[in-house]
Amino acid sequence: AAAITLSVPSAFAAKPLVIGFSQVGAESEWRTANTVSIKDAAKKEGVTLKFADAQQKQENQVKAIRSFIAQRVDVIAFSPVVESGWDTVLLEAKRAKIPVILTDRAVKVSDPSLYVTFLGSDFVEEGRRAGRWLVERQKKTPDAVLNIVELQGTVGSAPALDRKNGFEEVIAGNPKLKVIRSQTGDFTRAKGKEVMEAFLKAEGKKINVLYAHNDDMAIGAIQAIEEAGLKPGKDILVISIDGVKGAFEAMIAGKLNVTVECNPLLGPQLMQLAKDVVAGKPVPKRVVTQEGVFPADVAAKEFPNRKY
Ligand code: GYE
Repeated sequence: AAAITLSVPSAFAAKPLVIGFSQVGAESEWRTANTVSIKDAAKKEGVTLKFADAQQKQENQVKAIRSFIAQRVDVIAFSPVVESGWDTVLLEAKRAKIPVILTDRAVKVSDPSLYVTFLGSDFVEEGRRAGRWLVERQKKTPDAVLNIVELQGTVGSAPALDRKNGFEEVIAGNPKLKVIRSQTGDFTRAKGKEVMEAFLKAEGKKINVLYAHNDDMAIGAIQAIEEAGLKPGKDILVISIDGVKGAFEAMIAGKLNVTVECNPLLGPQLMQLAKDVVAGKPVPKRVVTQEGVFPADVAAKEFPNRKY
């Protein structure tokens, strides 16, 4: 029998959803896992993803967003490298009637209608969780003053500002916990190592605790501590955030004391939000991801369950 082919006129065929996504860069293990999650989810959902890597530069993100507007994508999604300076370009997207979804990092804008929703972690709470771990740990040596050095994330980024504030809020009432140095390591291993070397040069054995805003900087700093002849995890307690595989390996090796989880696997939720927005369904203005805290003594048991 002859096969009958039914051709659907193109105007009636379901057009794939087109999302323009501007990523921060490839600065950390967290970011790489986030990129893979978004690309995989787009593929799985049949979404056409236009992906642009901004290499940690806001100007590149602004350019990418303008190009997505010119291409008339259905949805613009992006993870803003810094919090401020977005009003103009987001107004351009709004005027072009292209909905904007923030993923991972927040923005500070005068008009909240410049974006539809923000999907990501509560960074202030992550900072508090890091602080609470230290407050508990300090109870083991109640008389000792613990001098803390802090490696901040990218200057002006939501996770750096919030993780600093959350941590400070929790340790504020404790006179035995003192931040003696605080500087940015831009969320990278190389910078984390470099800045930790400078901290060690300046403060030496006075340093009791390192609080790093992400695992990669902590891993870089661990190297610097070892090269200075000290034992990370023992001579200097190391606290960080993200919960990437490298952090679990460092905990199993006894070099990192705790990591506060920050989930980068936002792809599936982002695709769902984009579909809902385009379908005109109401979406919440804020979607917070679920996360835990992993101290070193559970690292070996948890390691096989880690997905990033
Ligand atoms: O913690 C860090 C990355 O914005 C939550 O960015 C993200 C942060 C993450 O470079 O590793």
